[in-house]
Amino acid sequence: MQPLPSTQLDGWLDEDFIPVETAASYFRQLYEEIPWQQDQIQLFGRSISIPRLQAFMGEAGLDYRYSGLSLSAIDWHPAVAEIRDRLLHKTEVQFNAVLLNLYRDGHDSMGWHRDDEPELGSNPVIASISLGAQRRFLMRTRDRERYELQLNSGALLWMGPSFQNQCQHSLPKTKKPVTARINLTFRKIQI
Ligand SMILES: O=C(O)CCC(=O)C(=O)O
Repeated sequence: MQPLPSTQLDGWLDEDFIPVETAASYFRQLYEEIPWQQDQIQLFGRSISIPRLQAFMGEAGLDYRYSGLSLSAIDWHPAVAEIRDRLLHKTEVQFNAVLLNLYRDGHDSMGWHRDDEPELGSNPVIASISLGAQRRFLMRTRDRERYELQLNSGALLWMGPSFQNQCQHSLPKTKKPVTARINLTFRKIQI
C-alpha cells in the first residue's frame, strides 16, 4: 500500500490488491460477459456518445444518475461480487453498487469530474479497481496542482471521504497503442 502523490489527497494505492493472474482472468470474464452499453449524454442540446462503454451493477432497485444519464442496477456478476467481497475483507466497507467502464483503446477516456452525486452522500468513499491495460490517472486540486498515477491491472485506488472535495480526476486519451482496460468504481449509494 502506498500514499497518494500529495498529502493533500485523501486516499491510497494498493498496486497488488488482486494477483496478476487473477486480474487477467477477471478481465477476460468481464470483457466477454458484461452487457456493455454505449450510453449518450446531452451536451449543448446535442446527444453525444460517451467515449467508453459502461454498465451499472448492484443491489436490486438501485439507480445512479450523472450528466443527465439514469442507470438502473443490473444483477451482480459473480466475478464482480467476488471483488466486492475482497474489498469488504480488506476495508470493512460494504459497497452496494459499482460503475464499470470499458476503455476499448487509447481513444476511450473519462473527462475531469468529481464523483459527488447526491446519492453518494456528502463524503463518499470509492474503491477503484483496474483490470487490463495500464493507463494514466490524473488528479487536479482546487489550487490547480496536478498529480498522476499509473494504474496497473489488479490495482486498488482508494478514494477517501475528502478526496472528491479535494480534487477532480480524469483518465486521458493516449496516443500510445494500448489494449483494453476495465475499471470498476465501487460505491455506496445512500438508500
Ligand atoms: O477509469 C478510471 O480509472 C476512472 C473512473 C472514474 O473516474 C469514475 O468512474 O468516476
